[in-house]
Amino acid sequence: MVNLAVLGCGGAGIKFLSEIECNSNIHCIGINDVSGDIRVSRDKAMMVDSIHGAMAFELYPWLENIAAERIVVLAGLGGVIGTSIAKLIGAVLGKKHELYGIFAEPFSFESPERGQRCNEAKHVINTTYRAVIYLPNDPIVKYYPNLSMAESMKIHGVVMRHLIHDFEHMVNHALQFGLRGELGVGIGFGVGRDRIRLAIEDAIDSPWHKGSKRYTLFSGNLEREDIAVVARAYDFEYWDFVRTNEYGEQVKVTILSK
Ligand SMILES: Nc1nc2c(ncn2[C@@H]2O[C@H](COP(=O)(O)OP(=O)(O)OP(=O)(O)O)[C@@H](O)[C@H]2O)c(=O)[nH]1
Ligand SMILES: [Mg+2]
Repeated sequence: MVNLAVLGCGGAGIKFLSEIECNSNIHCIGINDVSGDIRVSRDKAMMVDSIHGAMAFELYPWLENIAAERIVVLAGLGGVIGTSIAKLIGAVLGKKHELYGIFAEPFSFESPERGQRCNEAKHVINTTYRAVIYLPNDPIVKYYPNLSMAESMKIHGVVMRHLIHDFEHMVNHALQFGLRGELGVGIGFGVGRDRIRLAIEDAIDSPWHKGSKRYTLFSGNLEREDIAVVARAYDFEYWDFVRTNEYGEQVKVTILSK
């Protein structure tokens, strides 16, 4: 059995999934109407609200094949396919599996129906997923004024890639402390003499960091003692460290907040 299944749902979910480093422990599955490993028609997706109990497995038999103990769902909310499938997975698999979600929220300039579909879905998701991170699209325009719209929309995929990469470490530690429900996130990098502090400040500056710093993961080629000295100046509830060479001279900080 694979440890973790990452399900990219709808058009945006498929795009986000293409950013993830899939391997034998991270099983990536795309679910969409036009492309993806599992095809779900719009008509079938629109039926999810009226399907209950065992009926779901008859109408969506692929649900039975999702065997991983832990599941992360990626999607952009507001459309038909991704939003419906994210709700369906919550309702059907949320009790049996450890279910997590990372979702983009539509820009406020998109159609009002998109905003409404997103908000309705959030109610379902918040009651069926163990922990969930929403990444509204609106702030990226202000935060990354030098990027084109197309480029700034890719930031979500990058954030998701880092979260999935850190996921195993984070679930095994943070979520055991009862870190559940709606979480904020900030990811930052720092380089140079002051790299730990710079990485922390960069993460705190993220548009999706909110509330108090519940769980912070430092990654890089550094010493625990060096982090301890800098961390004293911040109100981290709990911080943790992974020694790795994969970021070269840089330090990476991932903060889950609530
Ligand atoms: N950040 C970001 N958001 C995206 C991207 N693509 C789509 N979205 C957002 O996700 C929402 C849902 O879009 P899609 O995923 O294309 O919709 P869908 O689930 O395929 O639904 P339908 O096509 O309507 O059946 C959009 O309203 C956008 O706000 C992307 O590349 N980056
Ligand atoms: Mg679509």
